[in-house]
Amino acid sequence: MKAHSYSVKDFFRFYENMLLIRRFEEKCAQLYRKGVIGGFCHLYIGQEAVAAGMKEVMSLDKDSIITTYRDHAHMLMCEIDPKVIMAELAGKVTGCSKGKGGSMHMFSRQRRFYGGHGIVGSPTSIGTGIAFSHQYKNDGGVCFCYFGDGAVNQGQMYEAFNMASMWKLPIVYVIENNLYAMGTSVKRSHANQALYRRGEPFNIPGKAVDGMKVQEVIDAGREAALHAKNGKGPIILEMQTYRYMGHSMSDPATYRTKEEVEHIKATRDPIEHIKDVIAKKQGLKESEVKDIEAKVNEIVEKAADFAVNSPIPQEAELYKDVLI
Ligand SMILES: Cc1ncc(C[n+]2csc(CCOP(=O)(O)OP(=O)(O)O)c2C)c(N)n1
Repeated sequence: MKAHSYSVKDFFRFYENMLLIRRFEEKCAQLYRKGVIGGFCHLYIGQEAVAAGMKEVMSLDKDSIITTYRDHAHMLMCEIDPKVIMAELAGKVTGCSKGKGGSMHMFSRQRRFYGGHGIVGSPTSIGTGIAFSHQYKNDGGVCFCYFGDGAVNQGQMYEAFNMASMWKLPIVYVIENNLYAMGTSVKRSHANQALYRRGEPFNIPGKAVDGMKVQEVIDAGREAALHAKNGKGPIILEMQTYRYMGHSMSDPATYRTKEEVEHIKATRDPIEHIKDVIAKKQGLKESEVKDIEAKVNEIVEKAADFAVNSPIPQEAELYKDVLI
């Protein structure tokens, strides 16, 4: 497929979206350290180009999305109010799950964001069901189903692949390969590290994508979405990315060296990359960067203030909407 050409205005939008994710996640880390956010909290810093790139190919009015516990960025890219996401993280009644879900259990039925799941691999089977629903209702939607490299050795994924391929379901499986599943590296745990080929026994095509370069994410995402929309069935995108933080806020990430992380930050950072692209195209001006930063900072600050100042849920809420 012919590569899409983007205007400088487009590049600025990609930059702004990626920066929003990064600043939002940095604020989460800050609020976590202050005790405003509790429980588990898994951040997306480093992986911004994947969520921001795929946002460009989604039809927000009909497609659906499902992911793991590393979910804040995907919610932001579904244009769910950052205030509501932050309030959920802080366990407040104004959050999208009324403060009962926290970071790992985000949900927005209105936006067809079907979680936020703590069970590794579960988006593969639930997402396949969602894709079946798109096909059954003939609503023209595609399910974008995200999961990590740690999920691809699971049986449920292969069962889901088989059904999705048999029934030609409209689903794009996006493997966010950030090289580690908690402390276990892909090198140590995957007999075949070409994760995009995991659908081959089921006739599901796949592609490896540089998940640190937003245009490459968008180009591959566009092609995959068309494939799924045109009745050709499932497709896999292996986004090769990296997470800068530990697995969760409580992980000091001693299983990899500081040098490794610093090297990726210095050579492959997705936000620096897009700034470079803009600079080469038109000469990025300091004032333009500052304007975007100010806009993003204001959104994040407002979200944090809203979360901090919202009330906690009443005791009577404890057993409502909760499945035991
Ligand atoms: C079925 C299941 N097994 C084990 C766990 C414990 N666990 C939580 S996260 C995780 C690693 C997942 O890594 P990956 O899928 O690569 O996603 P990432 O955290 O890198 O985004 C594991 C093993 C779990 N939540 N669910």
